[in-house]
Amino acid sequence: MTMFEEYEFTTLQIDQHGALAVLTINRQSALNALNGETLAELAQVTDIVAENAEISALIITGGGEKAFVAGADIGELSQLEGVFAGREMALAGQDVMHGVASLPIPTIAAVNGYALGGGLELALACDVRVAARTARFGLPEVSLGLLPGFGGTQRLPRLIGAGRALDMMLTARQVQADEALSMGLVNYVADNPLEKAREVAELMLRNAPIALSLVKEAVRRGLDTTLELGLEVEADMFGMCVATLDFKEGTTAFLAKRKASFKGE
Ligand code: CO8
Repeated sequence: MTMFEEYEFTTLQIDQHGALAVLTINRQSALNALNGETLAELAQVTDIVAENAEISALIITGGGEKAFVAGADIGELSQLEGVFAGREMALAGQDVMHGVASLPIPTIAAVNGYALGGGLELALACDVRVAARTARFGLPEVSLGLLPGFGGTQRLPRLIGAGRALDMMLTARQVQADEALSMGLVNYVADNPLEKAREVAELMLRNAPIALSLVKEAVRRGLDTTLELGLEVEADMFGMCVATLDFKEGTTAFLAKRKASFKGE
């Protein structure tokens, strides 16, 4: 069964018996640039995904062949005036990215073309990135007199290290898919990134849902704290997994040499 919801600048397709959702940013006339309306829709659709207990993994991609998302809308940015307005807009965009990053299900960016500025920041809010061979990545904000304001200065160095992140942010250069792969910015490069993202999602969906969400939480919380406190978080999450029915099912199935059937309980 496939469900398809079409909004003005986004679409949400749900298949795999309701388990896998594909969110497409669709504002192709501006290379899917995130204007205020598109950002608001992205936030709403993220909420829909968060509230639908059936959806167990999310892929985010861009409509058309040229762009994933070519950044925040530069026309709208150009209207900003003053410290307060700039700060408010950055906080609003960060909120939307945080909504994606804090989803309790695995998320994959299928980067089908340009992922620049806010577009790369959206991809960075996902857990895993799959790039088309033609994809291009960059944080060109300094070329506009700005800095990455939707989480890029924080998430990129956490992912690829400060040196590589600073190189990208200070030069504003575009990175091609093979270089992105070698620096760990993307996990996979594929001819068809959406198809590859579906394959990766299917692998994820074979696993215990509560364990998946706790892995995400342990990694996220661990990155924001010391190793010592992070290890405590890990032990807490491990305890929570052991208390699930899925843990009993996973270990019983292994010992009985059969496939586990997880219920997310
Ligand atoms: N915003 C608005 N419109 C855009 C954007 C954008 N980011 N990117 C492309 N477009 C539009 C173009 O204006 C053009 O419109 P039109 O046909 O009406 O002239 C259409 O999309 C097609 O684009 P091009 O003709 O430029 O296509 P090319 O193939 O020649 O070039 C590029 C493709 C290289 C992707 C080029 O379009 C480009 O450089 N785009 C801008 C990329 C960029 O700088 N992105 C970063 C924006 S800044 C940002 O994201 C900040 C995020 C944090 C904000 C914090 C809040 C304060």
